[in-house]
Amino acid sequence: MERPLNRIVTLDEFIMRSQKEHSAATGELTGLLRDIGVAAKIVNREVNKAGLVNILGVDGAQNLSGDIVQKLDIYANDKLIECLQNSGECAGIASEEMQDILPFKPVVGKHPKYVVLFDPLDGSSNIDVNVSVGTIFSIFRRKSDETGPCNLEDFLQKGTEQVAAGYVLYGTSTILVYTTGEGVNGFTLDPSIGEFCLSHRDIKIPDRGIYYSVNQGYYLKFDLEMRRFIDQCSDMNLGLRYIGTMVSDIHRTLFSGGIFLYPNTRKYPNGKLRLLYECNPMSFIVEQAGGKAINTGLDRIMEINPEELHQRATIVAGSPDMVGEMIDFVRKYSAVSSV
Ligand code: P6P
Repeated sequence: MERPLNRIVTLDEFIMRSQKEHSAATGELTGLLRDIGVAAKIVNREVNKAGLVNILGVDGAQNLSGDIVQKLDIYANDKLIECLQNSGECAGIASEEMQDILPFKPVVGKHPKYVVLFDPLDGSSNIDVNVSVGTIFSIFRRKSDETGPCNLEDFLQKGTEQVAAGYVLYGTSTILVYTTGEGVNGFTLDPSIGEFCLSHRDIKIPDRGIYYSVNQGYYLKFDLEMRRFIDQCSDMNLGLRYIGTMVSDIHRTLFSGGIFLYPNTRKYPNGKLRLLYECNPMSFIVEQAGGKAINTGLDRIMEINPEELHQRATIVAGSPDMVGEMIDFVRKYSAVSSV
């Protein structure tokens, strides 16, 4: 019998069906993705009532990005750890909120193959002004022996080695977007049934868009060729849209087209955003949707060899035609200015 087109497909069902299409799949990755879905629902519940239960309020500490840690950051971090520990499918995690990796205690009968990196609450400075925030995750197959604890090498892998990546955007609605390397799909949370339901199948980024997304406030601190490229965006009558939460800015770029940039500045000479749990997973998503993701040195983000857990990167990501034009512009400008 033909399946009705408007039938609800939950995240769990979609993941299980995807697993069945791969004979080699053993269900561990399926379990991992479902654990992340559960954590996202729990975090969503708290994000949506943050202003009501006084979970706001600065915890005082600073995280590794120098952001003042909000209690919701810690809450999201702890919930992700709790959910990922339960199933025994994850050997350990790395988080923006934690200096070092956290190897998990073994679960009887389990030999976990995967490690997960995440930014538990990206854009947390926007929480108490009710602007959208997100969770970003990146999954690698570990390189160390599955019978022992995971180690740092399991996490310091190029973006091209990612097994899966995704994000949750806690916005006007809550959407989970992920890829396992075979396209990008989006699932919107239906609070009435507490399920993420397939809402955006096989997402493709438009070849170009009408927006560019950069913190214009740093314009004078960007390198000259970056400033000239931003001038060109303005000359082309592109609109400027910048939310200040990477997940939100990339999500809009994915759906509407456009180009997102976080170049190097004096304050962040290597860029502000973190390679392993911000740039790599978001680049995997953008590329799988047909876009491009490079750094301001024009290197493909996912080809960068990481040297440390919290290393930063510059990033230019978005519609393929627009990133291509930026590459041509920088090459031409650098050639001229090097004469
Ligand atoms: P700026 C949020 O703090 C974040 O890590 C990303 O989500 C966002 O893209 C960026 O920093 C915003 O940084 O310097 O423009 O405020």
